[in-house]
Amino acid sequence: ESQPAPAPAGAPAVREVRVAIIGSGFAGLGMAIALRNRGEQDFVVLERAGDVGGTWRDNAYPGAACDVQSNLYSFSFAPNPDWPRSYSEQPEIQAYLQGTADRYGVRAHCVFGAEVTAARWDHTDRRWHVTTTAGEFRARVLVSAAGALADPTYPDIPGLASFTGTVMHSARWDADHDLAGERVAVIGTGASAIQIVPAIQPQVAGLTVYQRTPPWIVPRTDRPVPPWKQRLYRLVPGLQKSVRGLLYLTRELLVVGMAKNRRFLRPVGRLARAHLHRQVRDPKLRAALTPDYTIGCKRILISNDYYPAVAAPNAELVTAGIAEVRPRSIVTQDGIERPTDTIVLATGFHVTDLPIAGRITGRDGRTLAEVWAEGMVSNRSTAVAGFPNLFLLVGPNVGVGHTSMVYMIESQLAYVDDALQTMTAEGLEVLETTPAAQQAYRELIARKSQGTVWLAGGCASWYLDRHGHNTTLWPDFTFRFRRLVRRFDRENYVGLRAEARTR
Ligand code: N01
Repeated sequence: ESQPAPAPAGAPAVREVRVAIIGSGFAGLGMAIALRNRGEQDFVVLERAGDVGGTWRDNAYPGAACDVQSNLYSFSFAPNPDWPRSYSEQPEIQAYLQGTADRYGVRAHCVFGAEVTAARWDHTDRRWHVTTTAGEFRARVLVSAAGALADPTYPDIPGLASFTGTVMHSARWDADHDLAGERVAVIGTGASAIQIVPAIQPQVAGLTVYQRTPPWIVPRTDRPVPPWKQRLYRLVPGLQKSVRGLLYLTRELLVVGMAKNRRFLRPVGRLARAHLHRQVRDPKLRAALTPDYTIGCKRILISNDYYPAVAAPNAELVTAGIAEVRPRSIVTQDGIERPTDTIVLATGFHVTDLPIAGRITGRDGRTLAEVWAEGMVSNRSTAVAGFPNLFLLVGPNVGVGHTSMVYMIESQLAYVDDALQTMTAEGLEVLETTPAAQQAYRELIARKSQGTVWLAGGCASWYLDRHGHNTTLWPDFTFRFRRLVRRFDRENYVGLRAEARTR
């Protein structure tokens, strides 16, 4: 058996693979498992961190948990009868992802510490040339599973850099930093903040929550899963699957209100108002916590302990805008200065301006970020014209606010896997979607988005890009997305065979 010639001394070794996957969160792991299940071994998972897990590895702040039930928030092919709670906490989900990676033999394919700094399509070579912090790779196919909640946004607040205390983003938590007895400021009131606030409030001396927009919050029906139920899940095949199906259908009902007819959201709004009323007695605080936009416009949050934590004697809700940060304090626009030891930035992620898009260069030398300058476009949320052999998982318009992202990811995995099999079956070296397919998909999304609560609910959210277009959410029932990508739409792609070297 002939071995490849060793790289000349001094030249960096280039590793050739059929598929390179960026990221090892749910999407990247799922892709790797799909490939392995088909007997494909010729692939790598490029992971910038030192372990698998993606957003569930990175978001290890106190109180981090999922607001989708565990039975639904897991791979359909890898149910876990041992979930200890109905809604899992971050360490359990991270352990699940690590365990799944081991069970399916994915780790051997992972290159850790490999941040993709550039990926360029070479049309002569018909390969992706991928540069990482752990070396060079050449791949026939590039699957970006880099995630939408991967790169934190740091707010542009005057003076933030001059702060001499500790600054932590929710997604970059420093577990060694002891907050006990400190005056802590939390900036932001999204899904991350409302979990951090109650988790740290009992230990800090003073907690200031800087709220720009109040979220809608409904009760969290979380409870431990009793051991008898776990045993039953193990003993009765299909039981967990039925529970999962039921959870799935219940959550899909929310789409009726969000995307079809906002009238159906009214009972959810009433539930949230009653929840606030029950938990906050002070009318002034209650008013400050009451949203002025339609429920569902931003992500609906679930919590039983956020309101009580904000109403605690050592906590304060500040609604005045932040004017500046000074070396040891925060000043609001009403002129009040609050001494601060630690600032927690729960300010979200680059979702509509994915940093990875700036690093992927297509056939005509433009980056994905340049092509997407006026908004993210794609065919079926997965492929982009001008970017041959590139598949995006958790790409544009595949996000969901009401149910499990894993369902959407698995839908996409089937599509990409079908595309890869089509390439093999037809002997194709290159597969590229057409601008016409992209345009048709853009129109479909625009049509489905019309009148939805995300566009017409009277709020600003990361669901919309700077032009107010929905480029992140799938605006319909998720089973419709699955149906759309069930089969690879070969007719919307131009394929080049190995022998055809010109277009
Ligand atoms: O981020 P966000 P997140 N000055 O973008 C505020 C998932 N997730 O990390 O609303 C002051 O939602 C901003 O204010 P406004 C989930 O998909 C899931 O909380 O823009 N404030 C907002 O309040 C979620 O949607 C789970 O006016 C500033 C907050 O910061 C996504 O992650 C848990 C500001 C950002 O909220 C992101 O959630 C956690 C500024 N300059 C996360 N900039 C669960 O499953 C921003 N803000 C439970």
